[in-house]
Amino acid sequence: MSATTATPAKRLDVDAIRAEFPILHQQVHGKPLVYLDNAATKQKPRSVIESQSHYYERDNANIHRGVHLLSCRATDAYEAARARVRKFLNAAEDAEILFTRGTTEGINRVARSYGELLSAGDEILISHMEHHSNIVPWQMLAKRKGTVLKVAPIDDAGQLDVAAFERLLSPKTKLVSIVHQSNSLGTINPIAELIAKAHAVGAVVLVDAAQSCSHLKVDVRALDADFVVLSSHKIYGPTGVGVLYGKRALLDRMPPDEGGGDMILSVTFEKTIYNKLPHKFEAGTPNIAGVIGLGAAIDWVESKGLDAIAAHEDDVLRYGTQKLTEIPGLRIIGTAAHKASVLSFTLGDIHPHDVGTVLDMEGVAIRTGHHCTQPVMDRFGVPATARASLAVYNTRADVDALCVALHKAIEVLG
Ligand code: 7TS
Repeated sequence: MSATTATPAKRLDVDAIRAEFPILHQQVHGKPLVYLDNAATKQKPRSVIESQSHYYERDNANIHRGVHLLSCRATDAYEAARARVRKFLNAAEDAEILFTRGTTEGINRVARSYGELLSAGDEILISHMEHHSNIVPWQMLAKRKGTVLKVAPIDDAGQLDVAAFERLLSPKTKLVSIVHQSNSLGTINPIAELIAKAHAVGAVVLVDAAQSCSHLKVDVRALDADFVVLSSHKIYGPTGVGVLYGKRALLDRMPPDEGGGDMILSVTFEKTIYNKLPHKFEAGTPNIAGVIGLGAAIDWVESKGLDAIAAHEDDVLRYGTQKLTEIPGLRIIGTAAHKASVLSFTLGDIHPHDVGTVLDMEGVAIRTGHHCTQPVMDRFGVPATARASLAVYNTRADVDALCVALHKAIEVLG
């Protein structure tokens, strides 16, 4: 759970926050919805939803190309969102903020593009708790370029073995790609320490901030991160859009991995000159409305305050951890000292999918499965877990509803 901060975070009015999320106020299967699948995607506040309809109702036009007013307004709104993200991540310049489809595309882009600069025998170091999107692109790169994938182990609590991580680093390590917060365990990695260790051997570091960005400050300059990826939909923004931050010195050296409109300065059949950053990496018409929605989502998150969001979620996580521990046969998977927002568990011999189905009938939405982290499941000797994951609008009452539904599952299936 998160470390205590020097100044106590302000207390949030969670009832008022819930009122900003239209989707939460409905019944499913005749029961009030209790949404606990936030690691998969967060719900959207009204300001985010309206930012997109406002754009489509008033400003919709293609960007960077038109001289007409709507195109200028659309371009301004799109570029204002880039500046918004730059400030949120504390990047040095807007040109270091590249829009993507999401975390998955961001990692694949680095693997394809930065990967072009690597040679056979170069090593990439990841951890055992990575999402498949931070495993498979490196396996694909290994096939393409002959790079070697190394994996740092985790312990029985789901924490990175930092000593083993350090032993796996060597001058051969060219890139470390590591998750800030695990989606299936909740573990928060000591990312600043890992970056410093990787830099000591000359490796660049990619941070997967998909889960962390909605409640932990990711300051790219304070961390000295080389690449950071995130998904808008996990920070209360729209789906289909994300961010790849990269240091200019790296992005300038990297070849574009997609060709098309907007990423060029000039094209002849003989020779094409690429555009400057960030456009070099943004071929084609982007998700303009999505980017604008992401800007609105960051405004919304910052209006509540990351510290206040983290403190509230932490309270519900502690309460939930205690309550779940009291349920007979329930085993929590992921008990790191430093974790956030995720309660993964198994319930006796009952298959997690069956647990999830009973919970759904009780109005409680959780996720069941391997959560795109099959190596984590293998590490803990389970095929799947049930996972309740928290956002700022969840309350202790949601945890109580989860527990009532779990007792029902034991009654029906146990
Ligand atoms: N990395 C982490 C740590 C994630 O949690 C996810 C998505 C991704 C990468 C991929 O993000 P995407 O937006 O490109 O899909 N995690 C989950 C999850 O836990 N349940 O559904 C998606």
